Amino acid sequence: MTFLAKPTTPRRGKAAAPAPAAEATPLPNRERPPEPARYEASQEELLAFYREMLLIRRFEERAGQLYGLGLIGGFCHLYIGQEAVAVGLQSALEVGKDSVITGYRDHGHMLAYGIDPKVIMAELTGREAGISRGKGGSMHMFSTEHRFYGGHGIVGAQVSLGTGLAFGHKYSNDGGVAMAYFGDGAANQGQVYESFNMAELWKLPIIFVIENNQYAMGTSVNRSSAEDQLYRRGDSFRIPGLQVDGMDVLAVRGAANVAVDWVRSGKGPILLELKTYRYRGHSMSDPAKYRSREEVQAVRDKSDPIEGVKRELEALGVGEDALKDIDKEIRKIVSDAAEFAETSPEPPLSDLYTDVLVETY
Ligand SMILES: Cc1ncc(C[n+]2csc(CCOP(=O)(O)OP(=O)(O)O)c2C)c(N)n1
Ligand SMILES: [Mg+2]
Repeated sequence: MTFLAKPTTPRRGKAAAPAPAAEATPLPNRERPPEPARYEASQEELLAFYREMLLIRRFEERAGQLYGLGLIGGFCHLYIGQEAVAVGLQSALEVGKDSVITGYRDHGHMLAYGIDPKVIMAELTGREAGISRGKGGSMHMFSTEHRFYGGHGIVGAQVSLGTGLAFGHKYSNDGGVAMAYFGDGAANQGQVYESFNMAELWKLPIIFVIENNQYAMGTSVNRSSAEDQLYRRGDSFRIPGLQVDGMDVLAVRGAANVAVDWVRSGKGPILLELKTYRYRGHSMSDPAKYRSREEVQAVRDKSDPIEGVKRELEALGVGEDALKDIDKEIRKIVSDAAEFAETSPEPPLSDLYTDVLVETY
């Protein structure tokens, strides 16, 4: 028994309607963005990408240590392995003009948007000097000044909020675009598709970014997704999608340029699927039994984003000493941030009563 009538079944006595010729009516709004090329970075730009990715890597390693020491409480999701995504994409945005929003794995996106590592680390350790005054922690950090809008713990929620941010850009005609990041797991949430529909219908300036790191907690993407080519997820809404090597910062930046041009010129949303990988567990409390050590090691060996850029820099003639100096400089920034976070005061007890919503709606 079937419960869905086949739409093409002819009624008795009537001839079946001829099948429409595939090329007869080109769908409106179906212009394709150009195929992105790998970005041709100057040596200076490549060094900046290297520095930023290394900052995220070392920052996250230190956050992991502070967590182990009990200095960071609650949830903590590290971005190690995915650095090329935030760095490559956000290098094509304008801080303070374009909005960025993401989920709970958010430290790297903040660092890539130029937010001070000290106030991020202080937030992780719950200090008053933290970017959310110590009340948000790892998953809830914001900087409206930079137009970084969090930091969200509800899987997929940031996609709807990001669509609202894009609506804001369009409504106020400020020339900005919104970038909304979400994971392969979040890509199966219903509100994502309500957002896609509205975004395309209203031609909102938004770049939807699926960070496909292959796992949603312990579930691999092919175990949970009927369509695991996630860049196609916008098809039903006429949103064009591109699949990008998220372990190659220059490929990411090349795709970012195409996406930014597309949305800034009023063509509506675009979807990017970044194929990437997280090296650590889902959060600090994940023993990662759903994959083998060899699997992780193989990705690290073959496609580590930082090692990749390091090799390109060496090929350009940047010497070992120069790279070591950068490493030292980054280690110092991270140590200073950790020192700041460990030594600055916790919020006073009276802060328990501030920032609390008391009105009724
Ligand atoms: C609505 C909702 N459902 C479930 C959860 C629990 N949860 C937290 S993270 C996560 C996995 C999401 O995976 P993915 O979107 O791939 O992002 P990643 O962690 O890989 O960055 C789940 C199911 C949640 N926070 N919110
Ligand atoms: Mg994932």
